[in-house]
Amino acid sequence: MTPTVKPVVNDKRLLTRLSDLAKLGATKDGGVCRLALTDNDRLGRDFLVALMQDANLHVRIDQIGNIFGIRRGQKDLPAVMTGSHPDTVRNGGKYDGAYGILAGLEVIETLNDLNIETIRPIIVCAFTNEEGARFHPDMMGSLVYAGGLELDTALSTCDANGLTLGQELKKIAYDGDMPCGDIVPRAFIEVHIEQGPILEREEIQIGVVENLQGISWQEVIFHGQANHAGTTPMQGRKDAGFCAAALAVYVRELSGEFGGNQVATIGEIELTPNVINVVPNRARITIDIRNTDNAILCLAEQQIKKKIEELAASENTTSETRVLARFDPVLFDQDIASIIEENAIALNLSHRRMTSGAGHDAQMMSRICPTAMIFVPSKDGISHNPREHTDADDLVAGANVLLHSLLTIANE
Ligand code: HGY
Ligand code: MN
Ligand code: MN
Repeated sequence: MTPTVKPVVNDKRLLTRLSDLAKLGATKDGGVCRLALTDNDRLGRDFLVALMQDANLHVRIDQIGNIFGIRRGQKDLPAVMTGSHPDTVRNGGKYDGAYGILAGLEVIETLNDLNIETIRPIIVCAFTNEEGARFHPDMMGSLVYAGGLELDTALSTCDANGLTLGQELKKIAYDGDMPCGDIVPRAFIEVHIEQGPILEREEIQIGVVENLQGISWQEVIFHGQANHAGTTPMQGRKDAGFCAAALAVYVRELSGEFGGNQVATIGEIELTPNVINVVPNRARITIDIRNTDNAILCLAEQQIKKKIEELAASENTTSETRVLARFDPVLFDQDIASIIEENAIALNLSHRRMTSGAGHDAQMMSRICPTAMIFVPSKDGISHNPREHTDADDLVAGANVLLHSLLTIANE
């Protein structure tokens, strides 16, 4: 009885496609910029749809632009789904999102090459606007898909230039007709780069992701009074810029005070009129805070709210706050996590259970089906940066764990 050789993915094909996709929206500093629903996003989507069609998948596009490549199964049972996002942040890297889609596609190509049929259909998908860099909130396409955001609300979301997501979706011709949520999968597994330092530091190849931290995004605008930088006494200024700067320092210090898993980022600060010798009359600041513990995250939000009120009162300015995203921490499915772990063991790969610090489409899919994630190491723990890198062996190892985990569920 010849031992059955475990199928493995075609590493060259996976790595070539990753570098080909990274050329679409490539930036001079070696990164990638495919902001959601821009022309570069369209280029990436077209590239993925062409690969899906070449792999004889039935391609469907839903009303928020999510793309689904469907490989039939022997039985018409709920499918096993995998995938991630084609969009990037403004200064993105080659692997965030792209890897999860192309690894899913590679699984299907490998099954096609080996004429392996599965009982259940397997679907690889590409979700719209996961990054939330242009339209808030993040994970928008999968959130609408999972029923967490009304389609019309998402379509009417505006970017900083007042363009709506619906308009931009039409412009790139990805305003599909499939109702969102039309396919309810048996399970969802997303493979993704860790985007943090843990796996590399511990020299572990595979992360079995069993939970994901809560996310709170806010925009705060202070309104003050423009005035001359030289003639205006410090007493009585209405300096919106000072309020924003003081709030930024406060948010950072708060995360230090809370310690543990609390993280805080001031990603955007805009001053108006933004002139060296004018006291700013308007300041816009964004706050991204996260924690695995929702109670602590709520406490942080309350303390920030109080600080905003104090700053506005003491500087005689007014403030307005808008919530841009708010997602509770997520526990993934333990059975799916165990399937991933067992397949990592069967492939003799070092592995560990872990939490995701980043948001992912998987957190939204976990609202409608059993879901978990696979992580592979990030070099120097860097991501959302052109230097984002994962070694070829690790990319291939993650794709092989995905292959066997999807096969396990697709044949049950
Ligand atoms: O914000 C996040 O964690 C994800 O990159 N959208
Ligand atoms: Mn991502
Ligand atoms: Mn990202």
